[in-house]
Amino acid sequence: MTDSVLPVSEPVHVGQARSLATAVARGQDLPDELVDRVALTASELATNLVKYARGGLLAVSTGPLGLDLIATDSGPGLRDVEDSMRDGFSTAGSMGAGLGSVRRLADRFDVFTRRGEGTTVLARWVRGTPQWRGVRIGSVLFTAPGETVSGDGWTAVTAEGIVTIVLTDGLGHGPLAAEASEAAIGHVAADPRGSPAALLAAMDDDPAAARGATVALAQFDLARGTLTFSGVGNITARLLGEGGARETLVSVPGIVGRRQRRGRRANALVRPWSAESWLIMHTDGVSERWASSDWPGLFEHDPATVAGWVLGQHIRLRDDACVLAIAGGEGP
Ligand SMILES: [Mn+2]
Repeated sequence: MTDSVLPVSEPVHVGQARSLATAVARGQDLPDELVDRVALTASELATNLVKYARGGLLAVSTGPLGLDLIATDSGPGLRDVEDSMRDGFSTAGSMGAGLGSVRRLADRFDVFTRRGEGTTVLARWVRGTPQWRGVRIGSVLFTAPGETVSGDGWTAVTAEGIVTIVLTDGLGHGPLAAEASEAAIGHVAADPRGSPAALLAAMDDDPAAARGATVALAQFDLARGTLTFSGVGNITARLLGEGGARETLVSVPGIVGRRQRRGRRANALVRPWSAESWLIMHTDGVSERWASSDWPGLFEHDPATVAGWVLGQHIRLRDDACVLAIAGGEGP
């Protein structure tokens, strides 16, 4: 996975952000003209983080919808989003500088801000069409300092009206943790319709997954309108249902891939899934000390904006970290 998150706090990081975004855009085979737009956007967003937010994170994410650049910070926030967008509006000395050009450069633009708490900006370049309807995914993946690969990972696969999403956290950091995550993800890719219980059993019995991982599986039956959740280990999963219903989906303790859970049953929580539903899942590189009620209006935004916001507000910065924000409905 080429996705990554770059901490941006010094001017030197602006060039790094630009290089990272350019490399990922080229890896996605975007035409040169779009690569230039992505690079310019990365510079604008990173410059804003340095100048006005006292630092933050720039995420480059590739998902089913295309390439996302997500700038997220816990800085002062924007005074007025619409004013910030207007050409000629004096944004000198404020976070809004450059956002008008970001909106013009991207296919899709979104911003969520709270005064005194922070700002998250999404710029997306759309590629292809969605493979399914009714499950929208935003993601951010951070690699622990000093490592070149993240031990956290995720994938989404579909078969016959079923969408299965897996989020994994390989034990420890670095290549061996990444290997453990990849082994778990491989089982989902190989059996996209497998029940969560069957998938977890296959991961448990995998001799290649020596190190083990914590795993959360969310399986969506789009015709029935249901979500089935199974989790092992400490991955946080919070569901927002119809009418503001909130629930933390609890995993069973343990680690998959080390045969330690033999004889222990996994949980399989079945819940309704509709156009109003959200499921937020993240690894323990992000603090779980948040509630969806903390941020009124957030869940009207793009899932990628939501994933970026949660990361920007609660990342621990010492561990790998992955946030998935999954929404029902078709989206804009
Ligand atoms: Mn972790």
